[in-house]
Amino acid sequence: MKITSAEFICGAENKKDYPPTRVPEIAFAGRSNVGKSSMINSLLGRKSLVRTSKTPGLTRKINFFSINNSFIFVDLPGYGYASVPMEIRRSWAPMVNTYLTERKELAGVVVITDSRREPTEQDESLIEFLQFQGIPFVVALSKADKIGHSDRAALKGTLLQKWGDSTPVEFFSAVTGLGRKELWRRIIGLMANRRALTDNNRTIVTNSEE
Ligand SMILES: Nc1nc2c(ncn2[C@@H]2O[C@H](COP(=O)(O)OP(=O)(O)OP(=O)(O)O)[C@@H](O)[C@H]2O)c(=O)[nH]1
Ligand SMILES: [Mg+2]
Repeated sequence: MKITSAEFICGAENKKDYPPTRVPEIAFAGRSNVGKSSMINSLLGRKSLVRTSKTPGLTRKINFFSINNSFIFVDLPGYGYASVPMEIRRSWAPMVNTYLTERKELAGVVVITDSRREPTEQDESLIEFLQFQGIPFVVALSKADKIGHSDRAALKGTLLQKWGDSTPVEFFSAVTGLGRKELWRRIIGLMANRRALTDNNRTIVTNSEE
């Protein structure tokens, strides 16, 4: 994918503040500090379009980025970080739930889990939620530069056993670029499916050809 432009559109907490765009969106979701923002920067070949941090839990809004003026990447706030104040943790679920269930432009979700660990309970419940809602997703295992080949193979085996063989799972490293091509292929697939669906169902209008 050749990136010709990548711009921050806005950050939103409520539905009324989502951008009025009609192009497909890919959302990035995962535990705080798992590497969501780094993954977006790496996919786009931009060093610091999205703010990354050693202090977890800093992304507290739903951040929209316009790519090539034809689709949008959405950086969702991270979940599950203990030191984030309780009122913010409480606001996470409704904020993200509303986005995932009500945003018509959502083409799919990249669920990011740490390749060095088994998925957490919250990772599991996010995946169950997406399966239940019928929202397409791909699992990206972040920070894969930190584990070796055999650990990767073992983890993938465990996850496919748990989630089913057809679950899309890709290893990714924002540091080495590992898995970038494969993840792009998945993302393009999610957007292509979405366009095919909207073409068949004319109740949703897209201007993705612009
Ligand atoms: N080794 C390694 N470190 C990474 C990778 N991706 C991210 N990191 C580091 O992990 C930390 C968190 O990365 P972020 O991209 O800010 O994580 P995030 O999920 O956006 O975090 P929140 O916005 O707080 O939810 C930073 O210190 C990054 O440098 C990776 O692929 N490999
Ligand atoms: Mg972030």
